[in-house]
Amino acid sequence: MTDPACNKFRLVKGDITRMEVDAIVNAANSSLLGGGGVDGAIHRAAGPELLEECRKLGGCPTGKAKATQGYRLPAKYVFHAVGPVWHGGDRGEDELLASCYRECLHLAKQYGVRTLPFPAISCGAYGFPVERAARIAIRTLREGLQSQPQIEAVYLVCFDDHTYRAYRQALKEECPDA
Ligand code: AR6
Repeated sequence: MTDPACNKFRLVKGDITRMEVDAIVNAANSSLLGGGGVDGAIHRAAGPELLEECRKLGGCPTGKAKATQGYRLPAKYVFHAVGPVWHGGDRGEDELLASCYRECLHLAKQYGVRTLPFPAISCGAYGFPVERAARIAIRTLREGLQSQPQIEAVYLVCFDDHTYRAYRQALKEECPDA
């Protein structure tokens, strides 16, 4: 039988900053003061007020997440998650990555978020192998969604074809009947 959580996944290709949803997830660094990749794109699209609010948060440890407003983004909130830097896999990277996804689900509950897109956290500048990260993301979200009936859709936002193919394969493995 299909796990109802599996029916909430939406695999999409595109730019997370354009999404009209309750909250988007950022792949931030522990300073929370912006950077390149999706973080840079989110700060550019949200405007300088986002950085102002981020300055007040005092950073964020790896594996955790903090929420801000979305300002000029179509999304109401941004959940800034700090993924691990890939060091080969034996420094707790898997667990730290899973923790990012769990933290964002907790924030979703707290903020009454029903639609939540994630980028491929840690899979760019931080070098996490995308096939492995995709399986961790889907497994962790699938588990966490069991206790989150208010979430209607979780978007897995892939910026390029390689990421898209990796997520499509991981979805097939983790949610074979969906
Ligand atoms: N929409 C969706 N996904 C995107 C977008 C976008 N607009 N832009 C890039 N991606 P990365 P990390 C994808 O490097 O590996 C920053 O400097 C990208 O193709 O953004 O967690 C932070 O400040 C990749 O698949 O994040 C940190 O210092 C994924 O998003 C550091 O990079 C994540 O790539 C974090 O590194």
